[in-house]
Amino acid sequence: MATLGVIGVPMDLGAGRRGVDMGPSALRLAGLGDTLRALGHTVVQLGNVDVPVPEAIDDGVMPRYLEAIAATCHHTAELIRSLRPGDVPLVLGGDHSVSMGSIAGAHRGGRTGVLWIDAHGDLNTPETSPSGNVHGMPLAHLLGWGDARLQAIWGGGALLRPEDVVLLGVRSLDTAERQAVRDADLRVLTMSDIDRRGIGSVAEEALAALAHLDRLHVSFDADALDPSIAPGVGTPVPGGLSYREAHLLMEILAAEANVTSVDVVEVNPILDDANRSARVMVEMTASLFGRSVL
Ligand SMILES: [Mn+2]
Repeated sequence: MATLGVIGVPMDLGAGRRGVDMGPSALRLAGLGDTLRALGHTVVQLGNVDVPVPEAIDDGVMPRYLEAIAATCHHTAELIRSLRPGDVPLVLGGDHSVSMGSIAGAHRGGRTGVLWIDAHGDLNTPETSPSGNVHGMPLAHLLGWGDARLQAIWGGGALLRPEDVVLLGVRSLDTAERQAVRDADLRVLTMSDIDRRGIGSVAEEALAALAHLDRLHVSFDADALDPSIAPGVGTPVPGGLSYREAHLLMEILAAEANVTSVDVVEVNPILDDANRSARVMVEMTASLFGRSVL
């Protein structure tokens, strides 16, 4: 059993529309804390990181809100570092740019591996991004590409090596992201791979590729799920993980991987149907932390 440090980051500064700032409330309301406690874990509620509202900081900095996002991620990383070694940070987004803070905070020397579960690549830089929204850029910055002001969250440069990252569930990449995947030789397990080989085989490949690392961070963007089961997400894309596929992925991670930090991001209650998407993400989190049928 683990001690889980739950941190909310109610930030939507990196997103193109409002709403994912309510993600931490939606996940808590859906019973996240009690569900994890019922599995026998110790749950420490660390509250929310302070996040400025966009209307208060139209600072003219491009990409939009970059400095406020960097400051929020910096605070998130500091809060995670206040946990004891061995405690598992569970960060509730917020848009996916919060992961620059959660992974920076979880990294404690050595090599950190990341399983990035997402419909998108999040591999744009300010130069390549079609939208200019930072939530499409966090993984690029963690790999050392893009804007030095965001890389300053972890002290500059690359925090992750390309061979220590696996993307899973991808079905929408921009042209420059495809090129970045080829250039960096990133392992991207797409929905086509899952359709052809099954989620079990794809999950095993992901875990084998990440087995050599000192710790493993799972970054779960709710938009990896199919919109039919999770309509309330930042950027819905058809053709995502089914309920059973996502559950099996979580069960395989719980059984076979040593997951040392997690974030659950991009739940958007404004687009949701009576908090259904947050409830699904709580169930996924429960499976990731060991709930099983037997
Ligand atoms: Mn994402």
